[in-house]
Amino acid sequence: MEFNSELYFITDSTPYELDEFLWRVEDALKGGVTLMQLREKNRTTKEYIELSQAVHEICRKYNVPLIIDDRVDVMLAVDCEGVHLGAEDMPLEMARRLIGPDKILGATAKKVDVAKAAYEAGADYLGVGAIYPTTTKVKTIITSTETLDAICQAVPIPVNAIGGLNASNMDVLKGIDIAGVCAVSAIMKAESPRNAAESMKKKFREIKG
Ligand code: TZP
Ligand code: MG
Repeated sequence: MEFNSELYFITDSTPYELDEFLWRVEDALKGGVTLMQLREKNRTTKEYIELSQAVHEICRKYNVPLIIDDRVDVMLAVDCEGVHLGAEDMPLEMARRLIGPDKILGATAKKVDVAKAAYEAGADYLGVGAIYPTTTKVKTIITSTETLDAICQAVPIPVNAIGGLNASNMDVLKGIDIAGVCAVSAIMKAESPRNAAESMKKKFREIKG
């Protein structure tokens, strides 16, 4: 499936009531988010499915693919556009077999060898980070911009930078062949998710020249 990962918004519903969460999701889409991920770590399967359905409905209005974090079963149940898997999730080859050739398979990679293996196992894109310290993901390590650059050169699939990124600190990514940037906090927690998304996209396009 075709997708554009220029501005990849990853959600975190934890601090919000459902209405506010969905409002924030839609506001970010109005600001130009090109790819969306629902990332829930403390939900029952039923809750994850219900939230996925609600977010998927909004994403469809804006023609933006929805990726589900961690859970192949939830993605298949909701029939959204893809799933994102890390080292502790289902192996990528198995996931590809279950989801078929047309769904988007995303993977996390912090090292060149992991990136190459993920590509060979069928990943459609990679998320690489954390570029900066982040409070969103516990126990995450920092990936240097040198490693990010090496990964971009090692695989032919889109690579997105992630971790502590916002519109004011993206200059370090200049000259690196990334396809896009990911953000949780910078958009999710912004007073205006729409403005935050707009300015991140504008800044990303500036650094890409
Ligand atoms: N993977 C590496 S860093 C990160 C994930 C999921 C969290 C990014 O969140 P934020 O709030 O944009 O720093
Ligand atoms: Mg995971």
